[in-house]
Order: sequence, then structure tokens, then C-alpha cells
Amino acid sequence: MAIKRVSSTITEHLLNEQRLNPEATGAFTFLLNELIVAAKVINREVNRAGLVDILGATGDVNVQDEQVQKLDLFANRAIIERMQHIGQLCCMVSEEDANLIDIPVKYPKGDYILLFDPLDGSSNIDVNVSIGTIFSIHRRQNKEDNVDYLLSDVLQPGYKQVAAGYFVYGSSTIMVYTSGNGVNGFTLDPGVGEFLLSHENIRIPEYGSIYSVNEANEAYWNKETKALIAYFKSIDRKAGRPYTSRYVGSLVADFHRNLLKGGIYMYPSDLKEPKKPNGKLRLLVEANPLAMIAEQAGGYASDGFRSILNINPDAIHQRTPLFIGSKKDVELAEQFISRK
Ligand code: FDP
Repeated sequence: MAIKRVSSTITEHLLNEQRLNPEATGAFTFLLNELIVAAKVINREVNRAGLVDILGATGDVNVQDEQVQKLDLFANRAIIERMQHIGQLCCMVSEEDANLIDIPVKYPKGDYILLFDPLDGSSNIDVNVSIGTIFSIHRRQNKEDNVDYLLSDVLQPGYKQVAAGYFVYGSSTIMVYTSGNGVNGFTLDPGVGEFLLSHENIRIPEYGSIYSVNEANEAYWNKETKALIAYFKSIDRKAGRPYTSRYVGSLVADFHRNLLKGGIYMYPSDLKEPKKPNGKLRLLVEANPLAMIAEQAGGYASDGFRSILNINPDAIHQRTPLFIGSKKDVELAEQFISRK
């Protein structure tokens, strides 16, 4: 009987990418491998969530004024503790921490900056809906020897990301990753304990048939946003409309579905109290990494006026409206939103 070769592991994939770059030292591969270990730890806890005392809120609110869930906190600590001692990072940014996370003096430092949302979709934790971890990696730009990093190293525009990805803890656990050479997906084989290549060279369809938005906010949208959603719902059979609506309320899960099937995810600005002139999502830890993946898969991400990847950030927890997914759908959204 012929034995089917097991798909390549994420480690093999990273080593292959490393070999293609003659200047690579292995530091980056090491960094990603450690992040994968942290994600496996989070995955284990997510899977045991109903069995151990880890469901529910901690009683605290985070920098975004949102309820902190126990699993949010666990995931945040799992990543910080795993990553701070590896010697490849000069600092980190987490959605859960108001300030930049310095590397303790007792550990060596490196040239990379890790930005992450430890557990996206917190409101879905207690109800077994998919949640995820999103990450982005930048390289330190300043060459000064006497500083670990400058704020400008952290506030780089998205097009300078050296890698980005996410883990979805869903019906299976998947890691989707890009370092600028296309997008690949790796599914965790729980028996082997490894992420195996399952979605090679992911390409998002040019047009989709899905729109994903929290439509309950419609009364608070501006007229341009209302007109855009009305367009996706209008009838034109030849053009494939009306689109279908899908929204679970975990950005990472909604994005992942649309990446594979084609479609557009939207979190526009709205005037619901507290007013969100810049939408709800964070530029550095949510929009930028997903925008890099979308573009690497042939899609596009916009704030309604310009490419997400071209925004020059001025604060680590800056928010941005987000329209992301199939290229033609997002370009259309831009036309509607920027209409005067
Ligand atoms: P959550 O607040 O549950 O963490 O990142 C924020 C986020 O989830 C996204 O994952 C999700 O798409 C969005 O907020 C949902 O917001 P609404 O409840 O306002 O639709």
C-alpha cells in the first residue's frame, strides 16, 4: 500500500522561505516558531474552556474600555511570556495593554517588533463561536546602538510589515500566514501536534457574493455607508446580487471565511454612543495584518478613502474604518464611501 506523504509542516515551510533569502540568519524563523508554540497553548486552553474556570469576564476593562475576558488575559500572558525571552524582539504591542511592552532587561533584544491581538472576537468566547489571534511583525528601522527602539519603529505603515498572520480557533485550528510571498494556510493536526499545509497559495476571488457587517448599526451610519450596503442587497441577477449576508462578530473568523469564499468585511465609522468616527477596529493589531494578507492573496483593504497599508499611524491603539476582502468589492466600497 502506498503511503501518502504527510503535507509539509509550517516549520518546513518557514525553513524553505529562510533558504530563499541568503541573508536570513534564522532569527525570524525562530521567532515565528515560538509564536506558534504560544498559539498552541492558547488553542489548548480554548478547547478546554468549558472544563476549567476560564470562561467569563475578569471584571476589568481594557484600554479600549471593553470587558476583559479571562481567556483574553490568558492569551495575552501566554504570548508575552513566551516571546519576551527569545532574544529576537525589541518590544511588543498588544491590544490588551495600554502601553508598549518592553523586553525585561535580563533578556537579550533583537530587531523585530511583534504587534498582536491575543484573542480577537472576545464576545464569542463563552458561546463556542470561532475566535482567533492576529499578529503583525515589523523590523526596527533605527540603527542607534543606545536605544532598544524608537516610537517610530512601532508606528510604521502597514506596507512595511515583514510578516503577518492569524490563528483561528474554530471547527479546526488554522494558521494563515504571509511574509510577502503569497498566503498559505496550515491546519493543526491535533494527533501530530503540528500545523500542516492545508491551503496552499490562497487567492481570494476578485468579486465575492458575501457581505459581512453589523447591520444593527445601520441607523448610525452615514448616507454613503447606507447606500453601499443597500447596493449589496439590491437585485441584479446577472451581477450576482443580492449578495448574501454572513457576520459572526469575530473579525478573524469573518475575514477567514471571506478570504476563502470571496466577499467583503466592513466595520465603517458610526455615530452610535460612544461615537466611532474611526470605526471600532485597531489599525496596528487588526487592520494592518489582515490587509497584508488580503493584498498578498489578491484582495484589497481600505478605510474607505485609501489603502489601509498606506496609513501612517500616530498612536498605537489608533482605530480605523475597515473595508476588506475581494478586490473589486472593496474598490466599489471606496467609490461609495468617498463620494461627495
Ligand atoms: P470583539 O469586540 O468581540 O473582540 O475586535 C473587535 C471585535 O470583536 C471584532 O472581532 C468583531 O468583528 C467586532 O469587534 C464586532 O463588533 P460588533 O459587536 O460591534 O459587531
